[in-house]
Amino acid sequence: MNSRRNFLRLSAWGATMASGLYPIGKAFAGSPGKGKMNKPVVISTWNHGIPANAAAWEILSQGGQALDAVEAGVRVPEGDPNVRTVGYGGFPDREGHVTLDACIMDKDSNCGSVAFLEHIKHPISVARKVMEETPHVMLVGEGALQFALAQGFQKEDLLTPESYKDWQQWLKESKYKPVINIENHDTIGMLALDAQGNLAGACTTSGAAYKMHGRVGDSPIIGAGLFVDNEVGAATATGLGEAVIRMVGSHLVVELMRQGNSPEQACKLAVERIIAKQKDVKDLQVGFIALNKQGEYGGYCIQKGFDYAVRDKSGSTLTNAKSKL
Ligand code: SD4
Repeated sequence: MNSRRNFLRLSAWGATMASGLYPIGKAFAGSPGKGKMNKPVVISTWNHGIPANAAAWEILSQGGQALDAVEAGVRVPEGDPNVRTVGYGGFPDREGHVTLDACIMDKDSNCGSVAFLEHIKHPISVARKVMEETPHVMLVGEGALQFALAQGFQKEDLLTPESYKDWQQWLKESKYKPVINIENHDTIGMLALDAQGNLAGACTTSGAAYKMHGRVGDSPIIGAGLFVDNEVGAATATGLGEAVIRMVGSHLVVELMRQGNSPEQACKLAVERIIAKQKDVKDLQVGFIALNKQGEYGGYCIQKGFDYAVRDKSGSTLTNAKSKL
């Protein structure tokens, strides 16, 4: 794990602890115990999941719906220019465009998605509008932008001076190398189980930094970056989207839970499936998190360094996912 990331993580924790905003609950093993339900609960990828979960928890703890909670939750990193991998301030593609991917899915298997969307700070809310206001699941590029504007979203410049500066620096070498576990691979995927026992999920990202113009990752693809089946559970992915798409990763995790695997075990088996199909995993990172109908949760990844945030009645935790390598 690189030291910058470590530093960012520690400072985030320092601020968290100092502010007292996100009390650290008892470590929860991911299982409420036989026959017991752990609800409501929200889980999300990476440490930017902590403030995102806090926003979701405000809704869940008052008996609100999982769908509203996941949308409100992921809007936090989307709007934060310091989160360089989601929404406003995200790393641009190699041509300097910030292009965003997002999707959302509810308890009735309704889903909405946008991909290759520019100029809109909260793609997750556009995805929700696609789900609720159109007969379609997915809108991309210029069409997605037109739809967003027609729905009243504001057109904005999402390339912050900092992202512009880093892009200019990158252009000097112009090498496209996927780098694991640094800020160019930190999608937020969020899963929630509400007090009524219903599941929903959301996933949103600026995608791989300096990707080819037009590239779409797994995050807006239902079944790959996110999948929810209200009878079984939900899963979401982070890491190199191409590897996740090939295995339809999140759908795979949910199906593995349907077969009786715990959330962590299902994530592990899906990671192993990805590894089995890959020639070289040295530089590959993929991580999954999953949540089932009982409120049990877990995560698993290829390389060390992926963590996930959980908020439930016992408090807020950040857990290092177990890894294959
Ligand atoms: C993508 N899966 O666009 C995303 C990137 C990511 O954590 O997950 N980052 O491939």
